[in-house]
This record gives sequence, structure tokens and C-alpha cells, in this order.
Amino acid sequence: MLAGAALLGALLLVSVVIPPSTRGPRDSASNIPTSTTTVAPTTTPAPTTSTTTTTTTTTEPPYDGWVDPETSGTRWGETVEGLLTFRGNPTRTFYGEGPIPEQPEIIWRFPDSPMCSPSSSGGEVITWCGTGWTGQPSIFEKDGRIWTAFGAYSRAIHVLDADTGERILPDFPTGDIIKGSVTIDPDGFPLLYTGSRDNFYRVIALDRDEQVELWKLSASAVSPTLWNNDWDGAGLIIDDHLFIGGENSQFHIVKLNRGYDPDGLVSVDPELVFNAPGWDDELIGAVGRNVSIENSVAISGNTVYFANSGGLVQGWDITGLTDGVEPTRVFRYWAGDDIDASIVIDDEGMLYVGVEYERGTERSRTEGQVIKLDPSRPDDPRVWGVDARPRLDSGVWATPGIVRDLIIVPTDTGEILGIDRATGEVRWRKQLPGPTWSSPVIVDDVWIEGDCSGVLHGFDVSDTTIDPPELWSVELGGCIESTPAVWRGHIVVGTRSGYVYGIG
Ligand SMILES: [Ca+2]
Ligand SMILES: [Ca+2]
Ligand SMILES: [Ca+2]
Repeated sequence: MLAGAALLGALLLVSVVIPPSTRGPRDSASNIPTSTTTVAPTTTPAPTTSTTTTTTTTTEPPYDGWVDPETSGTRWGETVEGLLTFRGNPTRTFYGEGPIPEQPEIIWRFPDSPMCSPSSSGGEVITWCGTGWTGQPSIFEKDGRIWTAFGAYSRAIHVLDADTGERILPDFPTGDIIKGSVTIDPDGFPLLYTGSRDNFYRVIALDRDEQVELWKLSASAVSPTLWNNDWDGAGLIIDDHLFIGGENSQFHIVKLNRGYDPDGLVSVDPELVFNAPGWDDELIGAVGRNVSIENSVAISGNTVYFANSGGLVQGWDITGLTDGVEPTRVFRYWAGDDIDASIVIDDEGMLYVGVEYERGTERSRTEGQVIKLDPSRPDDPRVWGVDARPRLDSGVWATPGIVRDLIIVPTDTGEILGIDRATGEVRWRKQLPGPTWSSPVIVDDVWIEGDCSGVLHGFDVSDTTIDPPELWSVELGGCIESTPAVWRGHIVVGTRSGYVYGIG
């Protein structure tokens, strides 16, 4: 017991001594449909002289699992039209829908004065303005309007009309800044899911005169925890379950039990059904105790993938979850350094991983900072790796973007890599004012990228073999760390100068 108490003391000590996380990244998540393709029976009218009638029926059964890998790149769900979580779907590969404005300009700016708040970490207080990493707004259609919702360094959740920037609902204050991206319920329940640095991950109702908190999960609700209590990741909502990683270094699954109360107002009755440390002894031995989960979990097939600040990429099998079977870890790969970018999964189930270079480990040099993994080969998953570490404290914070045969990966120095998805060959390099932490958004062959001088660019990626030519740019002012949201003629993005912009 003494040893246990000493260990606990050491853990508490460790959990307090945290460097100001000015360089932490963040993310968001989405929803799920089952895909059903039914080919109607083809009946050939029988000629009067014929003695046979041929009927051909081909029915592809619905996907029998959590997330059909073939939904990579597509909108998640049929119920709510919009971009509902960080990177729009469970494989973090949906960017929104066009059209993209041909000559975009600022339509509105929110709010009247800059959104700034102090936030303390490790005893140091820093004032944060605007929105940061990952900070991707959700944008969706509801009640005949286009809504946009985001958390900000105002410490609040804002819900606006995407056409005007006017508030649809009063702001919802939390106790600290919000870095991550919100998730909107994909099944049509008027619910918003968000983390805050105030230690809670919340479920908020959007069907009343103001935003109302229905439930919150504390970062200290589970044990053991390591490192911190922020929630940068965006949850995924699938089949009434919430999947979310925390900076407490644990992975959580919550059964939401969504419904409506007798007055017709949305309700939840959540139950934490599973949690597990995102670390193991081998990882702690290699990197120490900074193993927070800051990326947004991704799901393909029946496997939940995420990584942590210790560089551990892992997959957890959730096949039997609804039957009470505990998830088990089925995939483990160590990249050598902090992974805050979300894992991106293509339609073949391949993982694309962006890695920072902060610790300078030998493993970082052998594996690279952009890595393709094949989880069907758990003993030897690395397909290729690309180096992106010109100096210590570099590498990748942005979540990679897939466009057909190309992977676009912004790096910390402002150099953006266009990588052949199959071979790992770097086809082109583009230099923008860094750091570039904003994740690529690609809609209708237009790649939208924010840089740290405050310029939002549109590039033509119709030819993936060449350095994409610029189509337009919009000057916003303030470093663009956040990922833009795109929906049917609207672009919404925040900057570190204090504002969020509607562009059309
Ligand atoms: Ca963080
Ligand atoms: Ca880091
Ligand atoms: Ca980290």
C-alpha cells in the first residue's frame, strides 16, 4: 500500500507539473449510416412468343458493422445535412459540400470585439484569442436555415446563422477555453457535444430558448488518469454511443440513451460503458507520462483508432460492444513522438498518421513524420514514411487530407507536402507562412488552406501531380490554426486575431 501511495503521489505530482500547452492541437468527430445498395429487380417483359421470363435480383446486404470502410470520403449519415464533426465523418475524411465560392469575400465577422480569455496551465497564464487548433466549426441545415456552431477562446459555445453571423441562441459559457471542434448529433437529436479545458466533455441541448447542458463527463471520472484534463478531441456518435479520447489519457465510450421527455424536449441518460488507458507500460518506459489523447478518434469497420502524445497508434475492436463484449486492443504501433493530428482512414482501411518531432527519438528518425499504416498487417504495418523534421519542435499538427491518389500534409514550418498515397513519394512541396496547423479542406477539387499570416487560400487540385496553382485568397488577419468548415457556398473559419468569419 505504501508503494501504491507513493506511486499515487508521484502521479499527482506529475499531473500538476505540466508545461503550458501553447502548442497542443485538437480535433472533432461525426456520425454513421449503414449503407444499403439495392438494385431493383429487372424484369424483362416476356415476349408473347417466349416461354421464359428472366428476373435478376441483386441485393447487397447492409454493411454488418460499425462503419463501412467505403464511407471514407463521404458525408456521414442521411438524417442531418451538414459537416457535423471534425473532418465530417468517422474516418475523418469528409470536408463538406460545394459549391465553393469562385471569388470568396468576407460576408460577416463574429463577434463585435475580439474573443479573448486568459487560461492557466502549469501555473502560467496566457491570454488566448479567437479560435485555434483544431477549432473546426460544424455547419448544418436545421429548421430551414444553415447553422454554424463552434467553441472558442471566448470560453463559450456559439451558435450562429451561417448566412448572417447573427446568434441563433445565446452563447453557452464554460469554465475555460475551448480548443477542439464540436460534434452535432448525426441522428437528428438537437444535441451538441463539446469539450472544454474546464475538465468537462458536455452534451448540450439546442431545442430551447438557450443552450442547456444535459450532462457532462469529468476528466477525473475514470481512473487511473495521466497528464491533464482538457478535451481537445471531437467525439463520434454512432448507434447511440459516444466515442471520445481525453487529455486524461483515457479512451471512453458512453451509451447516451437519447430520447425526448414528455414535453417533447430532447433528453439523454448517459452511462459510461467502457474506458481504458491509452497507454501501456512499454510506452511509459519509452516516453514517460505525457500520453494525453488530443486527437479525435476515428472508426473504420469495427475498430476505433486513435493515437496519443506518446506517439502510440492503437486500434480497439468494438465488434461486440452492443452485446456487452468489452473492446480489446487489436492494433499497436509506436511512431516515436507526439501525435495530435487525427488518424485519417481511406476506403481500404489504411491509416495516415501525422507525427510531431519534439522528443528527437531514434524511432522518429526511422519511421518519419507522415506514416501510412496497414492495420491488416499488425506485425509489420508501416507501408511508407516521409521525413518532415527540419529541426527539433517541428513535424505535423494538421490532420492529413486525402484527394484521390494524393495525401496533402501541412507541416509546422509552413511547408506543405503533396504525397503519393500509394508510394509515399513526395510529388510537390508548397511553402506558406507557418506554422500551418490548419487541416486541408478539399471540396470540388478546391483545396482550402489557412496560413499563419492570416490568409485563406484556395488551390486547384484537379491535377494531383503538380504543385496546385492558387485560385484565390482572402486576407483575414491573425494566424489561421483552425480548420475551415465548408457547406454549400459558405466557408466559416476562425483565426487567432479573435474573430470567426463567414466567407461566401
Ligand atoms: Ca490540449
Ligand atoms: Ca505536442
Ligand atoms: Ca500532444
